[in-house]
Amino acid sequence: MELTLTTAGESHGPQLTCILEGLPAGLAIDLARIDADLARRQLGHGRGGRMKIESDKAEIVGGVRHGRTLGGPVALSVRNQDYENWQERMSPTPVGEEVAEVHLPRPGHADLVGTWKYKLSDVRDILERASARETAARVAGGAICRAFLSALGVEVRSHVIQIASVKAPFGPSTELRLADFDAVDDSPVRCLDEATSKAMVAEIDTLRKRNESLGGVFEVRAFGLTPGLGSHTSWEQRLDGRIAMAICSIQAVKGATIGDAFQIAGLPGSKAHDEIFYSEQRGFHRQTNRAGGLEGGMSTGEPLIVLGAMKPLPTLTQPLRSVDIETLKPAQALRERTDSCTVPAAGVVAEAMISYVLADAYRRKFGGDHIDDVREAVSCYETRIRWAR
Ligand code: EPS
Repeated sequence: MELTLTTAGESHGPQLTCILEGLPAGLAIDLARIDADLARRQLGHGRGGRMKIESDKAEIVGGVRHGRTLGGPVALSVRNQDYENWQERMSPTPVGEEVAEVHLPRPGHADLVGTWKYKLSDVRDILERASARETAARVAGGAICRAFLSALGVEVRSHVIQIASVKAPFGPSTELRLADFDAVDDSPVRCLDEATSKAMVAEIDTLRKRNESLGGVFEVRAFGLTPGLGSHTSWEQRLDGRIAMAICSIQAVKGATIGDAFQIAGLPGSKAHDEIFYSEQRGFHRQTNRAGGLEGGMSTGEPLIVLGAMKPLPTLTQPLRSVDIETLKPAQALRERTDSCTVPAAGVVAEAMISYVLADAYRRKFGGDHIDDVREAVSCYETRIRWAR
């Protein structure tokens, strides 16, 4: 049994849609929790004018009755308030008026290659779907995956560890408990260190004034995982690979690592691994988690630690050089309203993507038509491997 997550919708179209197929019946769904995640994704110092227009709310339009899943596909919609201002330009049906085409691709965006590949002359036909607005639909779907994981004792959190050149004194080797994330959304950049938060805000303000955009690094952690999710038996079942794909699929993300992979790569083997211990009280356990919670493409039961590196956003208020795709003459890239930094939001999106990958891994391993069947299967398995929670 697999779990699939599909999104549809354009940035300035009528709405975004998310369909999740493969969830068990009987899972409690709280709409307020979905909306809370949608709101968290909209936060963060460095967002642009669009966030003043949108106030994302999900509507459940299939698969849930009286607050519980029915076992069929779950469908969610999130309206684009801005569609109000784009009705003609983004109408799904033909319009009488001629709508001016955009011919100025932005370096770093999907614009240029997208127009070649899809044989489209209007850059807007590409950028509308490539836009990170789509991540609102992923977060709505991810919130349902999060509910499924919570029912199994798994919690997923994130924080920002770098914005442009400002780095937090935390990283994958820092020991963090679930409770350490309780106030992370109080920071305007979702950073756990107060002094670094301030420095990050100042960095955004400085670079924004210079018409620059900023990238950075976020970290996601998952607590309470059962060991053995994913599998070493085939490359496409390895959880490391599935996680890397999910993280790198987030708009503007160029890198993903499990734990501090690039740091570990430089260490001798004796310093790179997590020795195995057993005691009556704790069962099998480790004293370190350099592996970031995965060995052989499978969860070890230690917290999962995933990092994502986001490039500076490619829409710039001082546009870079480009070429008009109609006249083939040099021109400045499209100048659009934009965010200057979305690393804090990307962390929330990454929580959604990790929640999806983990929920799918539980569905593949344990199946079950009702959430109670899943719980029972997990519990039987944990008893067999003597896993102490
Ligand atoms: C985006 C451009 C901006 C962002 C948008 C992603 O939108 P607009 O062109 O309408 O100003 O605000 O992100 C969102 C709308 C969102 O909800 O995250 C882009 O080009 O990727």
